[in-house]
Amino acid sequence: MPDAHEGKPVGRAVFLTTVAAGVTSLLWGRGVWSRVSSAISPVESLVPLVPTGGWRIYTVSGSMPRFDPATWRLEVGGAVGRPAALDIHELRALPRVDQVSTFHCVTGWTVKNVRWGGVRIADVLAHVQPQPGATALRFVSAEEPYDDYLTMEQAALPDVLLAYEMDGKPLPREHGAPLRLVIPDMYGYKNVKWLKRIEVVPKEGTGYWEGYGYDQDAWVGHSNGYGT
Ligand SMILES: Nc1nc2c(c(=O)[nH]1)N[C@H]1C(S)=C(S)[C@@H](COP(=O)(O)O)O[C@H]1N2
Ligand SMILES: [Mo]
Repeated sequence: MPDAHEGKPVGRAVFLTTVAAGVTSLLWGRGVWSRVSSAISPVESLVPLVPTGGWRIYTVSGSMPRFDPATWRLEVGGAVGRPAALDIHELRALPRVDQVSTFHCVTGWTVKNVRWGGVRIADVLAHVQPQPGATALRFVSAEEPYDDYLTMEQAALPDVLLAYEMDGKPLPREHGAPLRLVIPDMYGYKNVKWLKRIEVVPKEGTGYWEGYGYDQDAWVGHSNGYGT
């Protein structure tokens, strides 16, 4: 847990109360919007004083995985001929892509012109021999139980990448270090942070926020939510 509240028993107590309230209202909430906003708001309350450049930092567990370059691996498995585990150096040795794109959260906030650096999913999958007939990918976060899915076609869109850099610097911890999924044509909830595993699967399952009623296909402007 970062910054302002660290070492302050009062702040910690307030946070826990807020989480308890959020979790309780998950049960009361009538619509998906009230459930989602009450689940997210405790996280926003964690980072009130940090300048975020328009970002809001989200977690579903209230804690952020810590990146250790010595032990971190991106596991790639599931319906593949040859599972792999890439360390950060192997990942960075893959062909690098750079792009500038706009990031939209389904709750309505947007960050324009984010500069991402990373690798294409296809270049990672080339290592593992996906079985023919597997139609989707599951992206698993080290922040349990967060995950989400893309179809193979969606994952192959030209502006989809696995990002290890943001705005010219290594991806910061709060944004998912060392690796996050970036799919600018879909809302933020598809952009899984703290990525630790990619599974090739026969078909899409239910991702974390889809379990609370959000659309499987999170196209910006063409799926449920408040964003534009
Ligand atoms: N592991 C994990 N990834 C996540 C989330 C999360 O809570 N946990 N929130 C998602 C949502 S809803 C959004 S809008 C973006 C927010 O990205 P940021 O925290 O870098 O601002 O992360 C997405 N990826
Ligand atoms: Mo979001």
